[in-house]
Amino acid sequence: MRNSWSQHAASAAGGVIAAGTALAVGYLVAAITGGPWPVDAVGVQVIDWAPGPVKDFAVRELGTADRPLLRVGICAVLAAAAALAGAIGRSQPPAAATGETSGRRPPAGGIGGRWQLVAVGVAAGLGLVGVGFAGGSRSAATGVAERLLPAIATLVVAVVAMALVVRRPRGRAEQPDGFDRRQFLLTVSALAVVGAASVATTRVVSFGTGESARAKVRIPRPADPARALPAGVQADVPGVSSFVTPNSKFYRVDTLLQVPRIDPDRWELRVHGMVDRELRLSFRDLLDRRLIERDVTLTCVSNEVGGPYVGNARWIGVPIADILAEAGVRKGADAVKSTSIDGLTIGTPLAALTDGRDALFAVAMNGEPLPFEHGFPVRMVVPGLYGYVSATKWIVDFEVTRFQDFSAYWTDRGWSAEAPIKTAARIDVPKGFATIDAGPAVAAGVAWAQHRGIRKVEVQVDDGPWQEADLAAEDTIDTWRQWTFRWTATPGNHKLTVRATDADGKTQTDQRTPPRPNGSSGLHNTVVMVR
Ligand SMILES: Nc1nc2c(c(=O)[nH]1)N[C@H]1C(S)=C(S)[C@@H](COP(=O)(O)O)O[C@H]1N2
Ligand SMILES: [Mo]
Repeated sequence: MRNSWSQHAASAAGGVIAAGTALAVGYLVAAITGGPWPVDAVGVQVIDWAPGPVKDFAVRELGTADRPLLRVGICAVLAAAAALAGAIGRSQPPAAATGETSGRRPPAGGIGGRWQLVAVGVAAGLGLVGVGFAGGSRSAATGVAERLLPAIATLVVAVVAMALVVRRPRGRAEQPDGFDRRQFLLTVSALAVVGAASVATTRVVSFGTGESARAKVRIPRPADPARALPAGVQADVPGVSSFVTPNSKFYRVDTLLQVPRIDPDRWELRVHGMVDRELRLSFRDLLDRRLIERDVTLTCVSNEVGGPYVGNARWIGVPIADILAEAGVRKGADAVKSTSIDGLTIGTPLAALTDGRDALFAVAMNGEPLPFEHGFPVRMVVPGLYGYVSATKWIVDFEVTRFQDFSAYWTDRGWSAEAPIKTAARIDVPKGFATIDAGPAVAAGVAWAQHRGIRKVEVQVDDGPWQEADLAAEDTIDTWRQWTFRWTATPGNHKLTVRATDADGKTQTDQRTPPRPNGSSGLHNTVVMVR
């Protein structure tokens, strides 16, 4: 008797549940070991392999939402394969037409049939792919065991679960189609329970390990605190960016699916390369050094004109120059190659770390230890350079070297090796296509030219003359600066355009360029409807 469509559907669902259980158990083992979940191991490879334009699109259109989507996409592919495997594994050709030669008919309770073996083989094959990617891709796990365990657990459970789903029934309960509905339902329910329990346990586990280690950290008072924010850094206009970006709203750019949760007691920074003395610094060593506190505005090179990838925070950290002085930089070095725990590399000009600006190994952000997403326990912060050439999160290795001797992660992907932040201005209010009333109106926003400072912001209404906006107070030349522009709105549609001039007297160019290879340029404008 042939399987009916509903039986095929049930079999397919069984395959999906087997795969889901395997991934759930793998997820739990990943949480316990700190190793990569196989889906994420594949995902990180996809990110590394993605051609530049695809990546640019993902950053531009999806932001950090690209990561959940990537996971969903990979899981969807796996689910499709597992559904097919389940349906094949439980398909039962009519006895007479069976492809299985008589005598090779699977034993009761067994899985010896050809299609059953195919199904289990598919599960094993996909599991092995996961193991391969987990072994090869970037991950926060350093030990071979912790790196591979989640994928191995997934593989084992996948094989066992798929075998259980497609196995022949024991004893007399066999139905004409060769299967036992009761046994099947019991099997898939049991698997579903195991999967759900694993996911539920993961929440407890990952909360227990990561959060408590971070919660125990006490950042000492900095020897050299930042001065209080000057009055008037915040433009008094509703809707303008908050001068200090709260950690929860701070933009985030990285290439990982699982945020590393590093135990600060086991963390170590290795300082080596073209130095007189190699250093190994523990988290405690850093906290015991001279700490300084500074306001620095970070910007991502991927930020489009008018885009959101810019944020300002108050950081506490050890001056990188102090560490370099202690290690003793050898002649000929012109760069530092820093590496994060997942193996991602960033190249920074040595000059930017030693020319007197406040480049930091930062340990705190806006009054708390770094959030996990922003590099806990230690990251770099360098005023004036885009994040991809300076702001290494989860840093573990710091090598003094020469640009000609290495190429960093993004340099390999078509971005410039060196990239100072370009002067830029953004209109926060009014929002694009807002409707406002005729009469006195106000526009406001932010402008930045880190480590040079903003001297002037101008606004143009339609094709009129450039008019100077009011600048809010300056905090430091390393932070953004807010501006306000008052004008008289007349009915109709109007275009507002903004441009900034840095403290060197250079006005930003109106030439539009895309972010690649070294940051977008061009002027932000917005259209308002005046009634
Ligand atoms: N380890 C690691 N550090 C990283 C990145 C990354 O992908 N991995 N991205 C860099 C980029 S491109 C930017 S713009 C900043 C962003 O820092 P944030 O996520 O804290 O805002 O971190 C930088 N440091
Ligand atoms: Mo970036």
